[in-house]
Amino acid sequence: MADDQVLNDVANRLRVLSIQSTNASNSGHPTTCASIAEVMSVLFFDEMKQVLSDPRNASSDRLVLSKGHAAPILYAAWAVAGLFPEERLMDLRKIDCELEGHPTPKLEFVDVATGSLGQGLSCAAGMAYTAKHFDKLDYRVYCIMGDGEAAEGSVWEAMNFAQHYKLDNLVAIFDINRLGQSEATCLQHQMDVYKARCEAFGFHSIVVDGHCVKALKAAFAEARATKGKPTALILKTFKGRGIPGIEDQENWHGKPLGDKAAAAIQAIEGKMSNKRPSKVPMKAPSISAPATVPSAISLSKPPAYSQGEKVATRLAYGTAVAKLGEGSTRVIALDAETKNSTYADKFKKAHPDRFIECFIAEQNLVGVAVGCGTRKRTVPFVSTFAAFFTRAFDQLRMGAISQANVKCVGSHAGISIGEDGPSQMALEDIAMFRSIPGSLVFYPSDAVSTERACELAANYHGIVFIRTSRPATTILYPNDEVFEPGKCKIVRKSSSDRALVIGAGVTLHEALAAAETLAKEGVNIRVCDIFSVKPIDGTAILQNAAECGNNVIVVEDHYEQGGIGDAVAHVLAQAPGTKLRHLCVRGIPRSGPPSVLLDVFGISAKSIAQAVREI
Ligand SMILES: Cc1ncc(C[n+]2csc(CCOP(=O)(O)OP(=O)(O)O)c2C)c(N)n1
Ligand SMILES: *[C@@H]1O[C@H](CO)[C@@H](O)[C@H](O)[C@H]1NC(C)=O
Ligand SMILES: *[C@@H]1O[C@H](CO)[C@@H](O)[C@H](O)[C@H]1NC(C)=O
Repeated sequence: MADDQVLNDVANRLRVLSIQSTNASNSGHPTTCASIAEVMSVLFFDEMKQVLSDPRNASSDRLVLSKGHAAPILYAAWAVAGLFPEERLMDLRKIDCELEGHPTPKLEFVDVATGSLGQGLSCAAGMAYTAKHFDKLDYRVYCIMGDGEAAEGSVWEAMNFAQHYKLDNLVAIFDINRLGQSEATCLQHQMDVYKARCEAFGFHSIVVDGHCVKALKAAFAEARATKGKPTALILKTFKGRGIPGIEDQENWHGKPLGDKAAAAIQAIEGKMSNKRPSKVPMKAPSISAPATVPSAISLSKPPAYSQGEKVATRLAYGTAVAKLGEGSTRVIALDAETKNSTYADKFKKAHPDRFIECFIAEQNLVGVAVGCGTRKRTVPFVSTFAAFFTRAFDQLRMGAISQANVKCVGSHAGISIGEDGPSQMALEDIAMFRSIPGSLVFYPSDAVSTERACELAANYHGIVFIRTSRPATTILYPNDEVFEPGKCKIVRKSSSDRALVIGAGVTLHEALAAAETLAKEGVNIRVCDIFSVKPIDGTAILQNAAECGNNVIVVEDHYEQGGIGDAVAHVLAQAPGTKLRHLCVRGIPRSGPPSVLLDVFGISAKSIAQAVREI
């Protein structure tokens, strides 16, 4: 146990280093760091269990700095702990230094990227759930948030999740420093209101003097002793604490101290009994070696459909993810109260211990999945209606920076859902998922390719989107057909094709129907199942377009921008002279029977045949 004087000295040392490093980068948030100096000191040198030689050790406690703009003090704490030399802190935010403005997992001591406020607690809750239910280890998870940040709704989605699952290994730390970026926070120092809110969300809630190491140690001990519910530590602090003339003052957010730094450091060091506090060893976890994600995950049984059978791709998702769960105990599934529509309930039935119901809170759904996937603990499959993933776009965007390993499966794609109408129809989801760096986007058209898409997703480290459909569609492929990322399938061809029609999901089946109609008129078309929207099979598209008189028609159940049409147009830019027609959903759709909607919005077999005739 480090004594309080040493912890106070370390806290002040962290303040000094935060001031110096932000001055060196001439940017950053020293006052944001100063308010959490004591809690960082106590966490690192009294509370958390860490393996310094192996910061991503599975057995260690987790710390999520949700208020990511306090990055300099996180870096300072690891330097003071001895992970790297303190001098390196002065390279903060430089182009060749991984100590970036906000934390990312390029750093071995960071699990999830933060800096978009309000997301860390969901990730932390995913880690805490994983500790309890999948790893069955006693590591604890700490998450530090700002008080301005606490206005984010996603924080309260995560609070609700954590209390529902009784995550007593999770500590939510609120740094109530009264100030935000441009003005004071709504609640300022109304500690009782924060306490009442946290209690209402089922947390054991403790208001603590956040600048008193003794009080902080006691609060962490109380959290550890609390069983059956998570703990909220609500720290009363001051922004810029310890910096004369700046502490608790407005207009100091995100500003290095510049020429005021020297006096500030002198004042802070004046309070230290030792300006270079002696090294305090971090506590070590008891080491166990739990299973990690295996290097290859397969469907326990191959797809088993008969030719001509009709099966919805959303149903095939349920079948596939349950089989992948047989293939590896590290495959988990999460859903947001749509499990009997997305068919994630088939996974729940097969593997009840590995299904997480996240209720109707899609930002938290994705954040929890990101957390569950950290340190290769699990491979999370996340499902909801494809439309509702748009609510979590920021979590997905941050997931890319976090190097997250999350498989998103969105059902109810497009107008083909029919009667429920436009609020339920995903028509911008492909655009969204295509834009995420490193993502894969699969749009399977039958149950066989859906099962294989899920298997490919499980074996790719990164964010994958699989778009499934509501209506039952005919099986197109033999059960042993091989699918690959970046490879399309030509499902109909002749030596006299007049156009290449590219579709996916319901529109592929419409294209095949159009091909039948046109064949009776003596016109042949080639039909391509794009399957992998990203990466797209540029080679096959260019070759087949050339073989079809340079006439290409893309037909998709998606809005005009950012979908398959744009992806194909990008490929065809390399083949000047190719004519591209784009059939897609233009304008806001409405309720109606699916087949009527496909006609009205111009993506049915009839519209495709007409487009070919016009060529
Ligand atoms: C989602 C989101 N919105 C806005 C910002 C910009 N921003 C960064 S810090 C900040 C103020 C945060 O205040 P608080 O949570 O109280 O943290 P403090 O710096 O006071 O510790 C804002 C608005 C952001 N990073 N993320
Ligand atoms: C955790 O650290 C211990 C001790 O260094 C080591 O034996 C163990 O292999 C590490 N575990 C993992 C998963 O890296
Ligand atoms: C989902 O389950 C509920 C409860 O069993 C049932 O009432 C509802 O009809 C189901 N919905 C779908 C889309 O199957």
